Amino acid sequence: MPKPGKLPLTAAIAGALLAVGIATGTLLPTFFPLASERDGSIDCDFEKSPCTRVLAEAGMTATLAITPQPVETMKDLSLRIVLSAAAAPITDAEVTLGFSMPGMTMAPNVVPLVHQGGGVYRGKGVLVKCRGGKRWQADLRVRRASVLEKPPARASFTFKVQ
Ligand SMILES: [Cu+2]
Repeated sequence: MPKPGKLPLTAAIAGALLAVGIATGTLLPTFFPLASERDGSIDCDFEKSPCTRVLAEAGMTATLAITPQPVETMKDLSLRIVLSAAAAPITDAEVTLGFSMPGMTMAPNVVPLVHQGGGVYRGKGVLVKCRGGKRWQADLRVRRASVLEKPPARASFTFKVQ
């Protein structure tokens, strides 16, 4: 049987922790998950592996990796895209990654990626802190110098941010 006085103390501590959690926003997603988080799917887990998309219309394969892991807001992120067509590296592309949060209006955040050789494109980006959720989307846009008359190829990657 609990000693008298123990329960109120426990409740006080729990209450204090809850207040701190709400004040810092850390507990909000747990207690009040937003519609965008409940309904949205996360289709890339960069902590486990890079994420690959087949851009069928462009005959292209794109693999995105983000480091360091786990992905955090307000940290310098290294972005790496590997592009290939029929297993051959694509070396003539203009590549950008646009970051946004599904269901939110945010300032544009478009990062150009520069070809480093062998179909590998790299860039640096930062994701802003947002209390509204942890789900982010990266929209890849690829324009090839050899097929400039065509619209750019596109693919999206959805992932979770700490
Ligand atoms: Cu947001």
